[in-house]
Amino acid sequence: MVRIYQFPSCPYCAMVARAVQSLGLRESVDYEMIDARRGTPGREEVVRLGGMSQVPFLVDGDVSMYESRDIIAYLHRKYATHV
Ligand SMILES: N[C@@H](CCC(=O)N[C@@H](CS)C(=O)NCC(=O)O)C(=O)O
Repeated sequence: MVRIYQFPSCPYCAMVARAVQSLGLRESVDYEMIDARRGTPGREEVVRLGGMSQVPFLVDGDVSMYESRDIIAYLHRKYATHV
């Protein structure tokens, strides 16, 4: 399952959330949204796994990445044929 670290008022996170919706991905099946506001365990995990305190941040097995555009492109590559 893809893990997406984000917080609600982040515009870049919102772009990723819209991509997730437009691809028809299912929460708790295809993806999990993790609260990563500053000061949360989610944000600590972002820094531990990726080295930077920035969201959105995606983790999918061995793959991890920052940058909303890269995350959206990755989701399209992975789930383009998803129904
Ligand atoms: N170029 C990045 C920008 C991401 C970005 O600026 N995220 C902000 C939140 S909207 C952030 O992580 N700021 C640092 C912080 O919240 O501590 C992207 O497109 O994902």
